[in-house]
Amino acid sequence: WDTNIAPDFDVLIIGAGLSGIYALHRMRQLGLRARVLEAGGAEGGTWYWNRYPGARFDSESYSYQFSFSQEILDEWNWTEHFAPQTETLKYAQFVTDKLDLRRDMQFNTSIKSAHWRDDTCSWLLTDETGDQYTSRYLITCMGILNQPTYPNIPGVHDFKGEAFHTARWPEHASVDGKRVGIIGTGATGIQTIQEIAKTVGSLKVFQRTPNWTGPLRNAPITPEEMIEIRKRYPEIFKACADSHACFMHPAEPRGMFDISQEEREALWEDLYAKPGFAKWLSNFRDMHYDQKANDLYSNWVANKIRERVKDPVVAEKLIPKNHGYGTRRVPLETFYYEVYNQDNVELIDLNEDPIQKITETGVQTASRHIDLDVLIYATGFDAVTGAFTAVDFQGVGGVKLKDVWSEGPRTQLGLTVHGFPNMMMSMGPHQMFGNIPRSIEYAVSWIADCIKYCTENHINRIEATEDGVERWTEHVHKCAVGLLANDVDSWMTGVNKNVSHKQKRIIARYQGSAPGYRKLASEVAARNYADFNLAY
Ligand code: NA7
Repeated sequence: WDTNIAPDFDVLIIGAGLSGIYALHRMRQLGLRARVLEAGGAEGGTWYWNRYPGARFDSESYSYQFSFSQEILDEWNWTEHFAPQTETLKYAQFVTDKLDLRRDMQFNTSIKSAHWRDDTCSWLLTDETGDQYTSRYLITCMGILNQPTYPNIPGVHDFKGEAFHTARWPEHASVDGKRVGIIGTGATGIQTIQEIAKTVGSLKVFQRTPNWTGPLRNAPITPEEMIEIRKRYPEIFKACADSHACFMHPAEPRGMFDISQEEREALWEDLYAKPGFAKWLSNFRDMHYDQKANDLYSNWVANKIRERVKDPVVAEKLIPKNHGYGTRRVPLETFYYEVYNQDNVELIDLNEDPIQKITETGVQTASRHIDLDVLIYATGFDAVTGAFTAVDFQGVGGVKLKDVWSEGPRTQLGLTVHGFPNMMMSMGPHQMFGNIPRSIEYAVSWIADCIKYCTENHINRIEATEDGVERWTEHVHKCAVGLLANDVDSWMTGVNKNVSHKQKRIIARYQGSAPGYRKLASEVAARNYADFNLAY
């Protein structure tokens, strides 16, 4: 190749969410010319796009922030234990300002293709207006849930009222006093339903699959409490670093059958009363792989739902029957079940009364027509790989990434792909996700160290090996064996029934432990990236 033809940038970064913000900061620290290209009108990523009412963290705010800058930790104050979207977006803006990153961020720039050019050893990116950008390195910071999907229901474009996906909530939209329908009861649907139920005229919830949930138990943080929480930051980050999926809720060390039913139930009551994911993650580990253990806890939670929903028929419909607790991402709720005790809220079970079509005025189910003013799609995302299919990624010899991954992702460490030199992924498939900002900090640091090493050692091209990809893919699949979550359809197993090529389950993410993941990835760095093809 001819490296005398210098690319426009050392590094291009796609996406200005938390990954992109941190990646730009790290590239600047290395003295590299970097630019972030972002489809949205500002930074924030997930927290820029998802503005639906009730959008907020399900993880404790202080465990879900950056830990890399003491100054930012000292200056930023959280006002709620589980911050709303508005506060998190402000946080992303605060960090961007503090690090003076915006001058190297280009917004309203939707990348349509990214092609590797072997002749000049660089990446060529093209946006939707046809503008082009070149760089030596490409860092994808696109998030795992950035492609909203709409239901594959006939007539979806026919509705003449207001209709929107939760991830594209219009700025001044109001549901107050209106006849509202919502399709989808995942984490997003649940947050939206419990919030809008306070002000709608009437609400019809179209539910295909109920989900296991648990109380969020959010509360404001007083300034005095913030001082105390700040003192605990090192302890909080250490707990996250030591835990299986980077959350601050350590798993119960005992097995579910090591103790009596009374002791188990006492622990569950205690966890149910605690804020956040404790009821899922501080539970017995065998719940995640032993069906009998899982059934015990699921039945216990089912009784909680029965206690909270007045109409026993509705309560039964809200209890999942085809998957166990925690085998899908557990949404957290605030008086979600009590919403169904309101006279103006109706749960429509699509298994009994399926939607036939969307009409100009509402929703036609098998048994009736429901007139609506507003129709909300809380129907999820083309998750994990969707961002990589939305852009035409082509590697060496014009090979398309979507073809390489047609049977499921194939990566080395979830960070790199064979045939796609100098491309590194923050939150790529087969990477550790869990508490995402914790994983982002690790992934971006790994990438920054790798680029630093290459730059200092005159390495122009670094590429995952075929063998390395084979071994990592095998390892990721091995880690997934026996986990009940992999026997269930969800975005985490790569299933989205609205997307034609996403009907089959895959292993989409790393399911070993986070400390284990970091150990393996750091060993590769310590071996000076000898596991990769390096060209000087
Ligand atoms: P999810 O968790 O993928 O949920 C999408 C919901 O939409 C789920 O209840 C789906 O039912 C439902 N859905 C999707 N398509 C249809 C059709 N065609 N008909 C009826 N119902 C449908 O997405 P979320 O946005 O809630 O959450 C994604 C993540 O964001 C979440 O886990 C957090 O990490 C943040 P299904 O279960 O497929 O039967």
